[in-house]
Amino acid sequence: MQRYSALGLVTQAVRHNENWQRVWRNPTPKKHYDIIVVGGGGHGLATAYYLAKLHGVTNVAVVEKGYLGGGNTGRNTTIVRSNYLWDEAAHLYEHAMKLWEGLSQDLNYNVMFSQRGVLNLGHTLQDMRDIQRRVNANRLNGIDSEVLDTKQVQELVPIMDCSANSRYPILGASWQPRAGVARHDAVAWGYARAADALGVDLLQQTEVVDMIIEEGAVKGVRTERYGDLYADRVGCVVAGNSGVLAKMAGFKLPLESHPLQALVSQPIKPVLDTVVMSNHVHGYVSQSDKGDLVIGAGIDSYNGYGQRGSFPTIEHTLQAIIELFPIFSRVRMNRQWGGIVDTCPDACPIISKTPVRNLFFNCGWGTGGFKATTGSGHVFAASLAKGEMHPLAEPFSMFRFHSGALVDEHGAAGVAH
Ligand code: FAD
Ligand code: PYC
Repeated sequence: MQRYSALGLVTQAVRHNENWQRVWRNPTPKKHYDIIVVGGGGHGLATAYYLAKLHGVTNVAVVEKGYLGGGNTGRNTTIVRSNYLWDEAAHLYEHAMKLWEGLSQDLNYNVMFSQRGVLNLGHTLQDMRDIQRRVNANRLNGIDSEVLDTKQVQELVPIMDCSANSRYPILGASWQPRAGVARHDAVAWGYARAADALGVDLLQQTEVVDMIIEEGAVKGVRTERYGDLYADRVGCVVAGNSGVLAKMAGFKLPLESHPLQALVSQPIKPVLDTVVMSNHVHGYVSQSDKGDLVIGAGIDSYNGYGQRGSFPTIEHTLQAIIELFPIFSRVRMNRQWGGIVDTCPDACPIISKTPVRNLFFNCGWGTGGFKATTGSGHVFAASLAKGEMHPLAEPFSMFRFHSGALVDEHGAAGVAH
């Protein structure tokens, strides 16, 4: 497992701040871009970076209503894994994983990708059957994945209550050793800095309020800050706001927006050097390099746009985490927050053309899109540059909801829906 010194962390924080200042001032926008990317989260910034770097398309603007990385990218619990059940999803997430493995070098920016392994716990016989099936499918796809029994889980996480009489007995787990965590704001800033250096315009505090559409084709976007900005193609990567943008373009997406919450504790000495997830009891936990316990919940069951979430959900999660880790019962919470995730009926993303020509959408990542940031940006950039969907994106067309060819990943979503 990669570890960082205190001095290294301070140096990194100073560099982050310098880079933040550097990208903060908006450039003067051009009137016409080859491609406009709406949404300056990780996926939008990665898309812009790969457009410039791999496809030579530098006349690109990223239009962001708030600040870069201030949406779900800066609100997630940073778990990266690729152990999905179905081939379509497994190929996409493993593509992303391979890019993660070289990302710090590629961006020349330490995104603190730490492959400390992820456990998905099983608490019932059916959980264990599902785990066995998913691990077999992963291995057939060349993805590192193992089934562990209770004793092996206990060896990996000595502080967890793996006793037979615990409230949620642990029968075993799936284990992906190459999985892990990364520093989410560094991912946004790393991509932003690299895209900026290649000539991409990053326009912050610039909300898209309408689409400019003529004769069935998108011509640009309307913003409050800069008026109309024109482009040959527009890619929308706005996560929980995708339904709002689709409405501007005159169509509906099969998405629901839900709050998803997380919290961090006060920093404590190192006690947990892997990631533990339990879909069954609705909670997961890791420990950041700063020492905070990073804890997340299942989605709030109601729809909403409030970036905070409801108390019963987080209370339920903490009850479950404390049952699993009685040692955490005296640790104090430091901060709690929510993000707005856009969930599709099959718990898979939409990376797609739309009924409007030259308008593309990348959304529906729901509770699990941080891990996909690299791969999503990579395939979306190729699709926008060529005007044709990348082969890895094809199964995730929005038109699958007409054909019925869904890719159901509820079981591997890792977070309770
Ligand atoms: P965002 O980062 O949300 O970016 C979209 C951007 O679009 C925002 O910055 C927003 O301001 C902007 N925008 C919206 N409307 C407009 C407009 N009209 N004009 C201009 N800009 C606009 N995934 C994992 O893989 N692992 C995890 O551990 C994990 N944990 C999570 C925990 C929580 C609490 C949450 C909320 C999510 C978690 N996720 C996780 C999911 C993950 O965060 C998201 O799937 C991912 O970050 C989506 O990235 P994005 O770039 O598409 O969206
Ligand atoms: O998809 O692995 C995941 C995840 C973990 C926490 C939230 N999403």
